[in-house]
Amino acid sequence: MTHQTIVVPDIGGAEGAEVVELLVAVGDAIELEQSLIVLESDKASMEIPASHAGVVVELKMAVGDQLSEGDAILTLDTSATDSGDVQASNEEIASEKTTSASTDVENASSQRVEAGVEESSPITASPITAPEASANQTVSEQIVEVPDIGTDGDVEVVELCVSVGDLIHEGDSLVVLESDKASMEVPSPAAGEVLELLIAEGASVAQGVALLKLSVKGTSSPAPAITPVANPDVDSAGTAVKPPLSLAVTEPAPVVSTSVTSAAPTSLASSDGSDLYVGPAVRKLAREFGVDLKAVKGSGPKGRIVKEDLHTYVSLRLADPSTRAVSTGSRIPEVAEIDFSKFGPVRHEERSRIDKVTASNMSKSWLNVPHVTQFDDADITDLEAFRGSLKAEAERRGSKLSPVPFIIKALAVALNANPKLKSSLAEQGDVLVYKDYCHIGMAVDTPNGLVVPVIRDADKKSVWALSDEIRELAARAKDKKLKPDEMQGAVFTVSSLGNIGGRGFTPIVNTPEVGILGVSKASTQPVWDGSAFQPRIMLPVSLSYDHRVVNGGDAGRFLSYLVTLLSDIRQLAMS
Ligand code: CAO
Repeated sequence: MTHQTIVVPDIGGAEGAEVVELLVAVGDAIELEQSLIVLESDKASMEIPASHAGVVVELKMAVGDQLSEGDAILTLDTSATDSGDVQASNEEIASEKTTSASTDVENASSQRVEAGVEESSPITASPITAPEASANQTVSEQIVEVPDIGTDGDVEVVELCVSVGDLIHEGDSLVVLESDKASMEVPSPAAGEVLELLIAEGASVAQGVALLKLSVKGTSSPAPAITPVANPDVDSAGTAVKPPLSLAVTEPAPVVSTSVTSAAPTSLASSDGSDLYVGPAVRKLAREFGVDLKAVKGSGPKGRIVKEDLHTYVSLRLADPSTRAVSTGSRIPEVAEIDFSKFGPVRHEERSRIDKVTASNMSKSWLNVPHVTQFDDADITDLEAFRGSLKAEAERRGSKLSPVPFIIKALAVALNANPKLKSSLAEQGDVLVYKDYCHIGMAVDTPNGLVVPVIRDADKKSVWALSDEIRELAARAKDKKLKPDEMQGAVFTVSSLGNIGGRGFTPIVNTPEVGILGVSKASTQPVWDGSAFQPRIMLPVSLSYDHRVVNGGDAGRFLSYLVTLLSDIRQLAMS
């Protein structure tokens, strides 16, 4: 068994960087260059890659520990792995690394390039002073460009971290770029306000492409305030220094010694404008899962979102039946069931089939149809007087006239005059189906639940005929004698609660219809006639409609016309 202790590599001189995340556990078989831990200094977070492949036999630190270069991270059993070639080449590099520290760094850099891993070059965004900015201005405009990203090819803009108008600090992430090997957060070279975004998500960009325009305040000479911090690989003493910002290398750079890795610089764990505290590897994973990180609760130090948080979040979402349709965006949380017997005696009763079907239809309509409801009152004083005058005639006919057949007659006329109110959507909403018939559904309250028989060709029937049909359909509905085809084909529904009571309500559209009229209880109200209050019988009506089809103007015209017809039933004779 060969044990190898992995220690903290040169992390740019940072002392006491905190372990904020463990990415492996005892027993894990890890690959060469797999990220082991995330360290965070006051300036950057860094994922430390494995210098060897092997099996983790012991962790030598814990989350929260403060580590510096040379501190032990973990012990690996490397005997079971077959990474000799890679190790040999690393050891070769290490043996070449005996001359000077600056040579080490040069070797490390060249090895990264040879290994096809993107160079951990500094990626401080490059600002260009706009030509119009004068050296004495206290506010200047800067174009921030894609910096040197260590690759010649284009990379994709996978995330815009700021919006126009955002006030940002120096170092805040502006965009996330992603190549096939790495993701990179480009931090702002200066504090200021985002004036204009010059690229969009999904764009392919290369070094020098303009990302955004920034307004930078408080400098009499713009350049010094926003010139990128110099980011040499070595300082004047020849020691490797940490880049001022970072490259989120998902495939870490190869090691340069058997015991000391060259820390692959990672992106700053930065705020993205919504106080997210999350490293680039987790961001990338979240993008792959399609998870909005704002919904994930971080369990790491200072609320950092770690990989486990993402896994937990995804597992919970998958296990939750109400949220399975994540990709469709229809995330309707379920109402939790409660054991009411905790509070007192209860009894359970199976709901009728009609009740269950109605519940399902109502939910579908409520969730799919953007509802709007408009209210009005019809002055039915004259209608009621007329209806009263027909009482004897009704008795003679063996009938009984309620306001409902008048309402349905007026409704049929108003619908024919406003055909959109009796249309339906088709072909995913791209087409409107106009109907040249006028079958009206009528909600009937029965002991078994709500049913909606349909009065066919209501526009062609007299008030007497409508009255008889309403009474006959309502009676058969209550006796469960309606046939299925008698409850189909309506273009519009009326729901009259006038015999029950209420001042108004918002009925739910009976899809695929696009409108429904609610009728409430008529009552005598004082109505101002211009010189005095007059007692008038006012009928409250409410029109709910599918706002995808019917706009306020359509609905207003329709309802006004209906109210006019009911207020002056002589007009019914003219239509
Ligand atoms: N204002 C005041 N009184 C009204 C009225 C109104 N808008 N509408 C009806 N009335 C009166 C009638 O005139 C009748 O009184 P009289 O006997 O003194 O004349 C009384 O109410 C009873 O009428 P009715 O119920 O016999 O007949 P109707 O024509 O008014 O209604 C029907 C028929 C089928 C619509 C009704 O029985 C019914 O089931 N309504 C409930 C519909 C419903 O549940 N809608 C809710 C759906 S959403 O949950």
